[in-house]
Amino acid sequence: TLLVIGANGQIGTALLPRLQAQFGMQHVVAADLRKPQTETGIFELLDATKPDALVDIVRRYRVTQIYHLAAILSAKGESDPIWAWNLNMQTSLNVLEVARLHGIRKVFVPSSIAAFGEHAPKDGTPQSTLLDPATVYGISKVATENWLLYYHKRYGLDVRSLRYPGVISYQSMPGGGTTDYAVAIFHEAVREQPYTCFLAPDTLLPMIYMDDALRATLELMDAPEDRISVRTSYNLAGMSFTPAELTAAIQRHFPAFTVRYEPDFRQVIADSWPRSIDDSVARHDWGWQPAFDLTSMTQEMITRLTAFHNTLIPTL
Ligand code: VAH
Repeated sequence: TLLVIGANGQIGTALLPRLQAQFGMQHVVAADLRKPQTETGIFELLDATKPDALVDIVRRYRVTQIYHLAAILSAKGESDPIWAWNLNMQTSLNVLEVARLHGIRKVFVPSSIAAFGEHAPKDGTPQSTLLDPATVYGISKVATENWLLYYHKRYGLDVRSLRYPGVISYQSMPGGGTTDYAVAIFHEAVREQPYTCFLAPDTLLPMIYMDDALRATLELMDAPEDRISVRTSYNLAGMSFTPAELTAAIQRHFPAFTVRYEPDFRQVIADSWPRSIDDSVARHDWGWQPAFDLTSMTQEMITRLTAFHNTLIPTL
């Protein structure tokens, strides 16, 4: 059985149906702090900061793989640093300890481009470089990467991880991230409303469309163990663009769409991150290859959200 912790989050919401399709409804357990609006398949309430609650689910469902997708993201974490650190680390360490003690075969814990800080090269950021993150979220991800490596070397745990860029998806509303502008902007565009962007128009950031992020995750998890050379976290790239470039791509579908730029505290976070990522190690080790670029991602997001918003309008 596979356990998805943080199943209601941005990644979890989109990954769950893929895992259910691949492994069968009865072999996937979704867990989160609160019940989702619509439950499809097995759902368990879980506070992953509580080890006993995690052990109980692992035992009851004979869990063999864990996807730990619960974390406080970059922007939200800055509002309460110690709370964010404790939640991100306690959950990750609980997952690693339970995995070690209960014979879990594989563990996926994502990292992020937020792990990079001001001393990492900004363009083509390499797999191995100094990590001096600017946010609590980034600090917790660097610590988590080092714990993943530790549990692999000391206990032989098959840990796997990806440094996700900003992930763009239609399946959930954005929450707490610095790259969330790239999701929120589409919701305003399809509602034919203007959007106020909290980053400056020339803020170049590494991004990835959710379909690519999910495929990378499943391809990494399916890769033979002897292909895995990175046990901290793999760099992963999809594309890089600025808010101005995204706006122009959207305006090809909605010519009247307008954006105002009002940078806030998230600009400082974004400026500490890479502008583009070198994912050549992932390409070499397990054949990573992105499929979506700015044009195809924009088309897909607008198609999906237009359908979604049209279903909403009659009920409004
Ligand atoms: C965030 N979407 O903005 C997340 C992610 C690289 C960005 O870590 O915090």
